[in-house]
Amino acid sequence: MACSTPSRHPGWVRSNPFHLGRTATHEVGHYLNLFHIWGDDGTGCGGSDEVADTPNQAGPNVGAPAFPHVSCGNAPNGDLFVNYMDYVDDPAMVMFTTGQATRMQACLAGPRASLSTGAFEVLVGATVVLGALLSVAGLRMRPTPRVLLGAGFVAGITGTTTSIGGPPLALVYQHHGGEALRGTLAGFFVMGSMLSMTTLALVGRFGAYDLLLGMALIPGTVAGYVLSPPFVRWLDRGYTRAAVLGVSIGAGLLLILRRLA
Ligand SMILES: [Ca+2]
Ligand SMILES: [Ca+2]
Repeated sequence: MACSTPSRHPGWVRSNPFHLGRTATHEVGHYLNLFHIWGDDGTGCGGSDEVADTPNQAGPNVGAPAFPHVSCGNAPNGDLFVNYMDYVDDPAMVMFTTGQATRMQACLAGPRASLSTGAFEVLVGATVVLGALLSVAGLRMRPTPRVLLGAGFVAGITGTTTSIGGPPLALVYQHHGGEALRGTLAGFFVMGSMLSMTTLALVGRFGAYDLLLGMALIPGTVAGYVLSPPFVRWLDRGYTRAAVLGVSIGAGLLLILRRLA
């Protein structure tokens, strides 16, 4: 259905005059707690958009109005119809006000705060999956000092913030024998975990509860250590690389799904 009526919402197909993506801007405004600029009161003057620096306005403006369009005693400048939260054509809307920006920032700091960490986790997950897929396709990174520094840096950040620390380094070491891979990753996890815990403790994000959570993992770690020899012998028969790629892709997908679910 094309936007043949002068309304912002019913559009399914991008068509003139709602072809510049401002409908998305308008809807993101709603998502971040903005109301329509005319106060959603039909054409009355009693409603408010709860923003102080937008003039009181009767009803929605459509098309490309001539300046000024005065309503609700808002002379001489009239309605702020160039605002994204009005209903004018895309080329006619150009701005949010400072008051609207403040309201959106408050929303991002409050009810929508999970957006920032969520987006970061999806980005990390997608990067890990992409890295593993590029490896499958034949891209090969040699563990030169520069590559290792980069992988270690990325793994440190992603490990501390999103709990995927292994894949970046494991992908670099995937072509090595199982012993080199296990030894390197074990050393990395011991040093990396200590660094992460120290940093988190310094910024007040590590306490007794986190220590208890960590202790809950000890039985699994011991069981893994005891049960691993037969698996290690099997993996060392040439399956190490497949295991690294499989676990990396799985971890990346899990991170993405956890956020999108
Ligand atoms: Ca207002
Ligand atoms: Ca109104």
